[in-house]
Amino acid sequence: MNGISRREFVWRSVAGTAGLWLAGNRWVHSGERSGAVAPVRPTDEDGYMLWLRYAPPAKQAVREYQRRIKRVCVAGGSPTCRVISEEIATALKSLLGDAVPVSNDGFDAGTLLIGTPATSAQVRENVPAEDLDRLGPEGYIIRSVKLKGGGGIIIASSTDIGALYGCFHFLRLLQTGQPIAALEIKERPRLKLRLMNHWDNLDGSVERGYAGRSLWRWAELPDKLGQRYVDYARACASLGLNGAVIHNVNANPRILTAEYLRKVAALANVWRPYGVRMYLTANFAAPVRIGGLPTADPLDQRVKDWWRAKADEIYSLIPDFGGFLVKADSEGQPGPKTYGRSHAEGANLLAEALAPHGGVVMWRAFVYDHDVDPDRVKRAYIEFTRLDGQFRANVVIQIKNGPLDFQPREPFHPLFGALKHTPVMAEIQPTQEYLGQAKHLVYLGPMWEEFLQSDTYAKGQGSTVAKVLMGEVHPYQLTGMAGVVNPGADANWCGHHFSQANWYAFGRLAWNPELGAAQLAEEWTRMTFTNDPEAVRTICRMMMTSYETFVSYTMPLGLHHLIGGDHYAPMPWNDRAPREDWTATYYHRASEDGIGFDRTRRGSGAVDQYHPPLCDIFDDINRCPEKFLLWFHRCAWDHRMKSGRTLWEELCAKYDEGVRQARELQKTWETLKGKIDARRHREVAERLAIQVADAAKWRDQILEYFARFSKRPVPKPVP
Ligand code: BDP
Repeated sequence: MNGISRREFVWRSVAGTAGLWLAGNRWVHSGERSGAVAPVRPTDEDGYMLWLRYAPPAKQAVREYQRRIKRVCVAGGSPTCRVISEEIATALKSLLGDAVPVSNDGFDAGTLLIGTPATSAQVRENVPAEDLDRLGPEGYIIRSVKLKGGGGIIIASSTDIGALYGCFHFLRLLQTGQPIAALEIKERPRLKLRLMNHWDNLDGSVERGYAGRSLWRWAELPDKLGQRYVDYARACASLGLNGAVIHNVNANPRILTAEYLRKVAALANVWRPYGVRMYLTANFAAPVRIGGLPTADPLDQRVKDWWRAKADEIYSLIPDFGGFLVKADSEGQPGPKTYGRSHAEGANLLAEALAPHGGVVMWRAFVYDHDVDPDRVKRAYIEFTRLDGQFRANVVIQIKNGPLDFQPREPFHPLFGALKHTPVMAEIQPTQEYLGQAKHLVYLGPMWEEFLQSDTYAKGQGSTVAKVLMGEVHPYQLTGMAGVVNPGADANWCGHHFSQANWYAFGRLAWNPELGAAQLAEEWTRMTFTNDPEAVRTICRMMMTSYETFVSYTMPLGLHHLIGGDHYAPMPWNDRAPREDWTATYYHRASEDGIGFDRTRRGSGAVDQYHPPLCDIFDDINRCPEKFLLWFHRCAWDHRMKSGRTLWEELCAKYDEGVRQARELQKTWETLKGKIDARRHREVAERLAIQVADAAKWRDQILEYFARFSKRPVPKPVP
């Protein structure tokens, strides 16, 4: 950490809050400063602390906390309890300005008690075990209790990990300045598997990673373990994330060799106290590539034995190993189809090997074989609905939010709600591969809210994707959400300071997919930047508009895949790629007659993969939401839009609006100068300049290109 101690770093970092002044070794609010103390600007931060800076909130809030929290008791001596003690001690010292004693017994007025019924008699007395059991092993209760001489606060769970989650929840309340006088909070995760998915390679590169090299230093492992691995686990646990797949889905089978498993086990050991379990990607051809077998046929006994032995070996090193994530028969990755077997037969092979140990297989639905259907977005649905019910109980199908590939805007994947007997989990992508990468400020909360709140109508109205994921539409035993995440070796983890918000929102949504994007933006802003109410409002407004802004200047009205191989810059003319469905022209189909992919019943018929009434709504050009218009319809350039404009005019207006809004983001950010530290302000400003320039490029290049077909003039852009 640039030669400064971790403690000092925490101290320096808390200065980032406006209204704080340095007085000797402690931070005081501006109102308290004496004439002798020189004012300081918010101290520069590099973003390493993420949302765990523990900067003091408003003065009144701090006073209340000081009154109510005089000491902390963490009952129990497990490694997780030690983690809780350390976190709470660091956090309270930073938030309240003075160290608060932390011990492992005692409960009187002014105590914050953290424990389980097994470790604390006071927990047993004050929080009925049945209440905790109802919340499951990862749930918790935070409760204010009356004691002689004042009040106390209990954070209770049936497990230490649940208590750790409760502790982070409590710290979030303090960081965001919430009242803590009468707490009665009951929480439990709505999804079981809440997993970071890293696309990191063994050579240290990261596929679609935009924040530097991989976090995992393979050459140094297993001997050298740094603080960063710990801080990674803290960040995950603070959101309730309970696992990580640390290797690319385009999997190098070497990750499963004894040499690498030892390295992986060392990481798993660091993360265990934080409840972050280890998962790996499995290359389906591993029995051939590293096992020396002549085949990887899932029905071959030698192959079954090989995977069983491999699973046993993994569990001997990592007893709580979570399981495998598999990309099979997709984009050149090997799979069961090589041997004439189905995805179910492939997944079951691995599932049977893991089952004795309690592991799961997450089998990705990101498959699109041309022979299945000419329309790429229809293929996965066809493949997997055919196999519903044929998967072992410990298999879950991992499905990207949309049926194509993380485009700025897609309708939800029709497989959500369609599989009645096979559990599904969602895969979303905080890493912003198609959403400006680490250069554009794009908060994805609103995009995910739109996805999760989409009604699938799988069992009538109200069968939202969120409810499907929670197993409330079809009774799934396995539930989950995965995020293809962005952290890398960059100082601020995510490349763009605001990309941290996407990690944050993903983690919180994995805990509860019904949380609102606006709430998450506010939590994150308060913890990451400032509690200054005006600045919070401004930053949240920027965040909440940024997604729609990005869609407008890149791919509005249902346009998609207007890019080349970098998935960043506009390339609508892209008509050459190894596969037709990797080009842009395959998707927009622009000609003199019009533009758009006809997925209606007169076209590819993709609309009929959705339940009624959605299929009929999407099929009807007058009822289809305009945000999906060119996804489902091929429209004439003069098609009349709801605004009264023609399609061409509307497209031009959208792109222009996007550019104007991007400029607005930049201007608004300028008003925050001095409200947050100069370094982060400058770094964001630099990226906003790129964003504004890129937005104009998108507008100009796309409109100029489509004008060749529309034969209509491009209105003069707003300068
Ligand atoms: C696409 C990425 C590619 C991934 C693939 C996947 O461009 O790098 O390998 O998805 O999800 O979005 O497997």
